[in-house]
Amino acid sequence: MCRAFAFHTKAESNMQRRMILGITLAAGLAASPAFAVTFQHTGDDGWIEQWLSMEVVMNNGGFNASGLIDFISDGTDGDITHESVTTAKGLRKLETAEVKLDDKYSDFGMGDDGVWDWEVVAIDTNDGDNMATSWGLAAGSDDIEWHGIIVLESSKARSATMHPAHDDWAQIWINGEQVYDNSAWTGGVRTVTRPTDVDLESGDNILLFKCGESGGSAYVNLHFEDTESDIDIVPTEDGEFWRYAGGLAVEAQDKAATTWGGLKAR
Ligand SMILES: [Ca+2]
Ligand SMILES: [Ca+2]
Ligand SMILES: [Ca+2]
Repeated sequence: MCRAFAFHTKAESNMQRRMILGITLAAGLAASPAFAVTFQHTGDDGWIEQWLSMEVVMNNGGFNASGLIDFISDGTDGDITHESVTTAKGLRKLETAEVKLDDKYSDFGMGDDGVWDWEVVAIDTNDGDNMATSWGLAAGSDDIEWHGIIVLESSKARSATMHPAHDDWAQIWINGEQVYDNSAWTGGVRTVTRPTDVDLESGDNILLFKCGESGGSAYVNLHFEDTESDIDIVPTEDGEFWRYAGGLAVEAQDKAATTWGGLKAR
């Protein structure tokens, strides 16, 4: 077992972000006003890059086993589940909760303090190992579990067609209900075998994407269609999640510090 160890610590990545910001400022490119928020969008070719993701669960026992495990529930003594984390109430709990899993799931810096943190990560939507590489793990890592959350803010109730690609077993929940369950890898990081119609509500729709890997490629990917390109998606393009995460902010919109409600007023 001699894998390249490419995991970056939180401090390092924060430093990188600051350096990037500094470079941007120095180049005079940071002309965006304080409240110009660039949400992510989706479309026929609009694969969603930024996700609020949980540190990878290592040594998952292979996807056939891990696909039956709710690691969020296990790590919070049942306080938060796959279903509840896709509700405003559950997502709000997650903001302050600590997901504590057994040491056996910790490796290569993931869960090294006993707590599996949630951070915004970018997946490379062309990378067949993006479950690993999104967290700085070596491409080819096996027996790992990836979790990611996005919030889709829709101006209206609608039926939409969701296009997930995954390797291996993917499960997706939206607004408290499981909407996708497919243990068969789709065959390519941009290959979708089972487009799935889902109902979105007017307002915030919270989506959890869970995927378990045993061997070979390990990827997640998701897009909707051009008809859904008006939907605003959190995390934002620059990786902000909690500040704009739908239900959380809407319920707190009377608080001056939380401007999401105001931003959304058109
Ligand atoms: Ca941690
Ligand atoms: Ca692999
Ligand atoms: Ca695989």
